[in-house]
Amino acid sequence: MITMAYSPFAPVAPPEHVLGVVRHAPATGEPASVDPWPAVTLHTAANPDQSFHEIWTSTRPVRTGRYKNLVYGHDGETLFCAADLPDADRFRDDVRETYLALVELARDLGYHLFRVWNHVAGINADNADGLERYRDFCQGRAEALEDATKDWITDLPAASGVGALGGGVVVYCLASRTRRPVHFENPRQVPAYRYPRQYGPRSPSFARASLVPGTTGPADGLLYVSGTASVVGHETAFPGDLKRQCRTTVENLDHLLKHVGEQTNTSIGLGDFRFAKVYVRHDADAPFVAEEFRRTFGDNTALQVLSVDICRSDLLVEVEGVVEMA
Ligand code: 3EB
Repeated sequence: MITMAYSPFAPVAPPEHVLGVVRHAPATGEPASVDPWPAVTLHTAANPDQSFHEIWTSTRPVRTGRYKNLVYGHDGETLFCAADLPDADRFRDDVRETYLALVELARDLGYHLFRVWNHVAGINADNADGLERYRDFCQGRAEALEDATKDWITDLPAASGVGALGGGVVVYCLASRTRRPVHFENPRQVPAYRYPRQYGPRSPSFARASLVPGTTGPADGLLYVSGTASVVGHETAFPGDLKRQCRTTVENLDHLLKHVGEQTNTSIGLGDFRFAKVYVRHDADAPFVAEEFRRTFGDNTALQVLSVDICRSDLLVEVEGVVEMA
């Protein structure tokens, strides 16, 4: 079984039980490593108060390794894998190669990808060809994922795609071996992989949520909810209006959970989020969104606010997390 934590401290678990660590730091740090555990540093903290460790641990012994530019750890049930790509004039090729490596590694070890976190520094800036860095990134990702499986759209993992305050691209992900993940869309939103061309040459490749069933099925599983923002249909709702974007985001989350609940015969709601990260474009808005989402989720959700850009320049806030089915 895996557990996760957002902690001010490095893991206290024995190293052989740590699947992976993401250091949300106030600067770019050491490159990805596997000693004493798989770890990657991500410049997402605008100040030291916002820094924390995102820790994935296992009750079983973990094997670690490197494959191409990836570091990874796995316990026979869950695979954690991470890569950090240096900053560059264009990302498409490096992102494609990294995603291909990810898919190859997961496949070779017998795992199915269910959740990917993508951080692109300067995500709304242009690359050397005048293409937005996010759109550049999306091209490489789409090329790798369409290549990886014939039926690629039905197998897309949950994801988030946001900025970082420094570095190039950081990708980290989870995959499952014993339990096959099930992916969901949100009926209020056009599937991201069908977004029209106005958002870039290749659509973002992700599902709105992925469910990893537990030992008895969906009811004791975990639902990994993708980055969710104020997008209705395929359009940004309330550009520039933080309060209304927060409200629309909550409505989208609520709708998604109702939909998944209906599909799985479970009853899940916003209070079932055990972990959530809120990404906010303007650091000055961090206290407001922290309070807003604390009220939304209640007291049983570990909540972190990260001051980073969002993949669409008119989006001010995005939320993702893990829901305990029950
Ligand atoms: C949206 O709904 C907001 O590119 O991986 C959300 C989640 C968003 C994941 C990604 C982008 C991504 O389109 C943006």
